[in-house]
Amino acid sequence: MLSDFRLQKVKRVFEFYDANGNGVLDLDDIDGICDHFAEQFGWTVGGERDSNFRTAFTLHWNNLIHIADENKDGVVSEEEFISYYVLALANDKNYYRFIKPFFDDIFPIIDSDDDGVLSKEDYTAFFRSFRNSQSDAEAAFDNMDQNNDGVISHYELYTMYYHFHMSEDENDGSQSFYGKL
Ligand SMILES: [Ca+2]
Ligand SMILES: [Ca+2]
Ligand SMILES: [Ca+2]
Ligand SMILES: [Ca+2]
Repeated sequence: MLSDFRLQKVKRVFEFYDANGNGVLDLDDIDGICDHFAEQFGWTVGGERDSNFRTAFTLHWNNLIHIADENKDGVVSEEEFISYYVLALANDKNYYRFIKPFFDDIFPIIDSDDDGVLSKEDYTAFFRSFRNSQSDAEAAFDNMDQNNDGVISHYELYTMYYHFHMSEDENDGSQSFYGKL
């Protein structure tokens, strides 16, 4: 079982994934999410970053549906999603197996100049891609840039991503990884 706090965070992820707002995760959500990423990053649809993102995201989505869709109706309900996350977040081993790999695929795509860190521009585009405002994105950037060097390192992003999923601490800033709870 997850604590209420962690459950609230999982529900925030579900809300982001359910791009068309119909209450289940379905194939139509993929296009909505990918289109929104392309728009926020200014990627040309069909261009290299856009195609890489769509490939990575679709793969992730298929894995998610394969594991989480318990009743095999082709969509993932919130209840199924939560059951899957209870498993995926049960311990570090599961986190590294089920949750982290997605980010390994996404990070190089959103790092526009391939220098291994996210500029403020890239990070705020990323954060807006979760359907958040620019002002929330800027606040999230300041929170995420722990060493105040003006960029988000791999380490900074992964630490927050890990804590978002695994931490019970309501004051470490990580609970806003996908936007305000
Ligand atoms: Ca949906
Ligand atoms: Ca289902
Ligand atoms: Ca960069
Ligand atoms: Ca930094």
